[in-house]
Amino acid sequence: MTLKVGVIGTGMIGQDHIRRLTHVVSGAQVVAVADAEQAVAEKVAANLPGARVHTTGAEVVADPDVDAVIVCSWGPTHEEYVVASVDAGKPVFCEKPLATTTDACLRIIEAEGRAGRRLVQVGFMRRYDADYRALKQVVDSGAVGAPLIFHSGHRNPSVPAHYTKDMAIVDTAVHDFDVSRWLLGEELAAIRVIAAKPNSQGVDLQDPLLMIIETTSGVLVNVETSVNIRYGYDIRGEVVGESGTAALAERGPVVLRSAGSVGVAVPQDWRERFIAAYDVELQEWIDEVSAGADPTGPSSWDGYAAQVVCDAGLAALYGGERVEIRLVDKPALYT
Ligand code: NAD
Ligand code: ISE
Repeated sequence: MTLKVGVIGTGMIGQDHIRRLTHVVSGAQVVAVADAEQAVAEKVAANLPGARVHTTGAEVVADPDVDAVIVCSWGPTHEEYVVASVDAGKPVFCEKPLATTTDACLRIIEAEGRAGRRLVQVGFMRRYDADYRALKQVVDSGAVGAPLIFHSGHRNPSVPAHYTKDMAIVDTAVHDFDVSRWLLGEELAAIRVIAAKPNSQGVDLQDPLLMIIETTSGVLVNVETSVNIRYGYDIRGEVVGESGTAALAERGPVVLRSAGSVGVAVPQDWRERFIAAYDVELQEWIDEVSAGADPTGPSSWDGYAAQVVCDAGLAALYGGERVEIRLVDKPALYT
């Protein structure tokens, strides 16, 4: 069976996901699209034989030919489309963040509660990356002993003009918050945020930022966001355990020794670094929802928990204090 998908938001990642749904993964077809910029949606649909262009995201969700929805519009619009999809009983894959406030995330959780099943998956693609999966396997095997510290480096060469100071936390570090919870298998409990001397390319952004997070058991997570580092898109991760350390490897695929130095190429953006992870993420989602199963990837709870860390991170950034991360009780649907 082919899963008929409607895509809301045909900007950068919307187009990238449409490319992989159409040319890379199997079992899905994009049958409807919408974008606030109608002309953009029409241009994208021109390369998708038979796909309809709707005027609004709500029309994509309501389209009887759409089996499942992918939301790739701007964060503040996610709640409306995710709740509408859940209320319509349609599986929905929502790019991160799940929503931009914790209340909105909780309303999505309530909608799934009404539906009595999981219909939402959040686009935290690092969980599908082969290197992160290998790191988790090593940590879970006990090879480095109990984890004590996780260093998570998140470096972007540059960011778009509309990128604000808050986005280093809510748009960028949100990935590190999610991957820390997943890797360590526990919730995050408190956060401090310290701004370094600013990069001259991003003085208004207070870039780079250092976030020191405590997990519920007392492991320390140290997140560095550098979003104007120019040399490349570099994602670092190292777990320090009681008896050893385990780190994401340098990427390759070629190690070049030349002119007195040795080096590997660094990806230039998230599309390049996580290309295989996005493919696996969407293939697994298509396979699960086509089979009528609930998705097993990052859930609304994961989206909510990451958003609570974002809010605490913003409070810590502006207040300069250690801020506790307080979650509501976890509904049984997510245990
Ligand atoms: P973008 O600005 O390139 O594209 C967003 C598109 O959504 C735009 O074309 C815009 O016109 C459209 N849009 C906005 N409001 C809309 C609405 N109400 N209805 C329909 N369309 C609407 O942004 P992007 O970089 O593609 O990011 C989109 C989302 O994907 C964001 O939530 C972002 O955080 C997320 N994202 C995730 C990753 C990842 O690594 N997982 C990478 C990039 C972006
Ligand atoms: C972007 O929205 C992403 O999600 C990328 O993965 C992240 O590295 C980047 O900083 C964000 O702006």
